[in-house]
Amino acid sequence: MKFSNFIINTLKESPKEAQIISHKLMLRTSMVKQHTAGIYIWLPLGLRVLRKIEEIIRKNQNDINCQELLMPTIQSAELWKKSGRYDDYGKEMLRIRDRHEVELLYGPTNEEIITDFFNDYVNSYKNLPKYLYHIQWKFRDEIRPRFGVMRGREFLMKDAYSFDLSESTAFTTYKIFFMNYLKTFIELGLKPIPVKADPGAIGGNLSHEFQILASTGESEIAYDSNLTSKKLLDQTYEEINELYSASDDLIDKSKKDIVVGRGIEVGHIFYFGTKYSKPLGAKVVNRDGKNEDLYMGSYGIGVSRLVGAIIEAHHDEKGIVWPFQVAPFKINIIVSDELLENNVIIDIYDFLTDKYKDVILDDRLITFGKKIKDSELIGIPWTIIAGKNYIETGLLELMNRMTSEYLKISLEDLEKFDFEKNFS
Ligand code: 5CA
Repeated sequence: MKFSNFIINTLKESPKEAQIISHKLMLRTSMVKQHTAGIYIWLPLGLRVLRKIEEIIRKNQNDINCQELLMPTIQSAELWKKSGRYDDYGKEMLRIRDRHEVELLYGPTNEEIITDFFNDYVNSYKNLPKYLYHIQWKFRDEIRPRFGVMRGREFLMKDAYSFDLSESTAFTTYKIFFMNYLKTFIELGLKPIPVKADPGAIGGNLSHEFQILASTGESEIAYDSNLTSKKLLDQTYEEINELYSASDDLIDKSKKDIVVGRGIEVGHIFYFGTKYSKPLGAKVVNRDGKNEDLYMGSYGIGVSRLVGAIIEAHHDEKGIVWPFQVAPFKINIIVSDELLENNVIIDIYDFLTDKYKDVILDDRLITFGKKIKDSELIGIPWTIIAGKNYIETGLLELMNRMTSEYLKISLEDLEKFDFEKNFS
């Protein structure tokens, strides 16, 4: 990818509309542009990151035999009337009438549609448990869309739904998703804190949020400090849940020896048993040939919100510092104008592009200093610099965005260099 072919305008100053650092940096690097309140255009740079986050989530869902499907954004109001949520959802739901006066809505979540679909396709206990997910845009007419993609009206969610024969197997499923979520967020370069939560509009009696610490986070959270110091993946669901945690209204204000802070909710999981299967008549035949209601849970991840959350967790005074795995480009090659057509440089670019795919060559006719500043602002993990003295010395400079260290490196060593392993 050549920089000159890319649509990107970096801004020196933060636009006034942005209050928090992630929103400022997303606007300054032209990752997104607001189309209208809470609705965004994802520009090429932002979309690259969004897709990388999706891929990591997708891989982790597939690992627990959760199957991907794709449900529509526009849903029929009928099923929502059956579940009772058509009225409950209130003004947050965007209601639409088509030309035949049929009531439709832009889905804020998908419990109804998937329960109905599942009931048509799976009838026997022999086919349970089953897990399904999709990654699809949602719409919630939030009273106060703010902080950029953090609280949008249109936003991308990964939502998974589980179907079990009994309460006890449904709880086993819940624990599988719980641990899978911790692993997913850690792979995204985050330190998730699981907290016991209020199920809200989704319902049910068991629910956890996955929070990322940030002073600008919208949730108030309280937790045992062991939840941040211990390696969560080495523990069981039960061990983690022995430790105190709560969010917002569930917080016990009289409790001592806990940490109180603010967090960004990047995921939320729910066990709600037969809340949707009962009114929608979703049943399976059990071992004794009798019909039983399905036991269900749902598991959400805020995919577009994660872009902002990762920036909140990974930035410095120069700009974004992407974790390698979600970086829009892994390597940026900056060369002086006279080297732009140089065969050796073109070979390096081709070689690295083959190996790492996401490589960009900054061929814009602007100063070196500006190119380096942009590379730092965008947060590209590695910048290779071939200045005038490259021709004399044969050495390139390699800049690490995380440590700000510069390394002099020969062509031979560059070919052997592991950009992923060495990035820390
Ligand atoms: N059906 C369930 C789980 S699949 C559900 O809708 N859960 S939720 O309401 O908690 O949303 C799941 C995740 O979507 C949240 O944890 C949050 O990360 C993200 N999210 C919710 N509302 C917004 C919003 N307005 N803007 C951006 N992300 C949001």
